[in-house]
Amino acid sequence: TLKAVVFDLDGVITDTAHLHFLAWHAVAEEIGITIDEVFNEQLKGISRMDSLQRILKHGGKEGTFSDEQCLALATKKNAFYVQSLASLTEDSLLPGIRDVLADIRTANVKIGLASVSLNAPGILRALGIQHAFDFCADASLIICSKPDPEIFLAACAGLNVRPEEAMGIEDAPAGVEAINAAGMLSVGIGSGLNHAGLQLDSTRELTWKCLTEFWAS
Ligand code: B16
Ligand code: MG
Repeated sequence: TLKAVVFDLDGVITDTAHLHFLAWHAVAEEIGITIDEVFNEQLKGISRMDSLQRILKHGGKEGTFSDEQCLALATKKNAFYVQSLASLTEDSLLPGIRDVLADIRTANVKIGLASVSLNAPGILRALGIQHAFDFCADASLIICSKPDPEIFLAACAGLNVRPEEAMGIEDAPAGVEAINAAGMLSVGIGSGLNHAGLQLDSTRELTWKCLTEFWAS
């Protein structure tokens, strides 16, 4: 039986991907690198420092900055990003999320969070849904970013369920891979997630009925 549903945050619960993009775009421009929304797809689910490395590589500047300079760039990006989070309210939940969280709770199935964002606790508070989760994996304790299964395994452990008893919901290719590698059933939101066990076009389709049918199939 299904015992837990583990959610990704950015792109599943709320759309902070665009805010991440704007912050990285500003920092990248300062060092002469231009990134666009297409490239930004590759940064979804990737940790802050790993994202910076991908941007440097994209701009042909891999290895040009010291560790200290990289940390300063990442800190600057985060300052821009945190500023932009002030625009988040309870209305920033993606369509259907409030209902599906309520329905999972009513069914007595546990709810977990597997976001690699160090800002996740603040974002959940801004959205007013911090109490909807039985356990949120602590991103600061995670060594390997998605597609490594570490954060999903940490969420299952914190919820006290086995991965085979849980499903994960993701919008990023790296995230879907992480769920699959954890041995959980995967639900992908959006296009291009061919490795997901169930692919949905948007969170609007993410209903409890749809999740239970997928689990039973
Ligand atoms: P932070 P998720 C991820 O969140 C984002 O998708 C990714 O773009 C970001 O770099 C990462 O969090 C780290 O975020 O800089 O706030 O620690 O998709 O795992 O919820
Ligand atoms: Mg995501």
